[in-house]
Amino acid sequence: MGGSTLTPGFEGMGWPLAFVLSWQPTRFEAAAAVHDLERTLERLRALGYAGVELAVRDPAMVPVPRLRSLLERYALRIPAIGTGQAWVEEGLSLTHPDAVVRRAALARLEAHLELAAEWGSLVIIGLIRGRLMAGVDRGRALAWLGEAIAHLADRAAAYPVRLALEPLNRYETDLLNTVEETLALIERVGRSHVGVLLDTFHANIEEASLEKAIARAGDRLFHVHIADSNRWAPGWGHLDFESVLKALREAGYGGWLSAEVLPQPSLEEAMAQVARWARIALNRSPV
Ligand code: LER
Ligand code: MN
Repeated sequence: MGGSTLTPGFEGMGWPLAFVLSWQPTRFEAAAAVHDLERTLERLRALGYAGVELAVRDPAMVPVPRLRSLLERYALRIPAIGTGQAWVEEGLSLTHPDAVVRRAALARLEAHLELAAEWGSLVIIGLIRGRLMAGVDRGRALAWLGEAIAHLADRAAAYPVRLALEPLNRYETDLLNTVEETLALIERVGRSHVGVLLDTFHANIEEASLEKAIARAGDRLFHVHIADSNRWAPGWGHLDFESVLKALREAGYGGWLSAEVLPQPSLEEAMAQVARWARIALNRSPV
């Protein structure tokens, strides 16, 4: 692992590192909106990042040619595209009781797939699954979710693009909080290019053991969001990342570490801290 696009500081040290940014202003606090995209990408590159993960509410808002040329200029990749903004900002959900809303969520995700195909990114199904709403029982909601994911997976296979379903903590949704629940749905969907995204912030709240959750996900673990216990950059909370990285190595994880952290005390300092942490942690725990 490591990848030729990494600057010398990260070469051969571990998983490629990305930082999550939001394409548009958002109420979701852990994805800072980019004000000056070029400056931010330049900074990420200088800090040794290999990629930028984009949280995109509506792909129609993304000027692909400009983004493509900036990514080429700064030799950055897009490992994943987040989709939860469509729920946070517009209420689109795959489990909404209103079929019109469910269809709109599905159509939006089809657009995300098309955008992801540009860069071979994976598409995240996180907050856009919604939460249990009045009049919908859990079985019904999970059936809708499974059908939607199967439909998207069949579309995605043609590009090809992979999908990653993210367990989220109970304060953000009541549908799929743990890796175990998420794997059960993935199993039902039965498509090999649908896997798990493990976010250390959520897993720290919901899993009995982060290490066991990683081992359980095994080769279905497609993507990892890193954030400390308080959603600040790693090292600024109390998660045992040494143990998490060891578990990832033992699971044979071959994807990215994508920092989805609060832009605290500032975006600049958070980006620098993630890079500083990675330099030390990945050095100590080479892949
Ligand atoms: C939300 O808390 C989160 O972790 C995002 O990645 C979900 O889309
Ligand atoms: Mn996440």
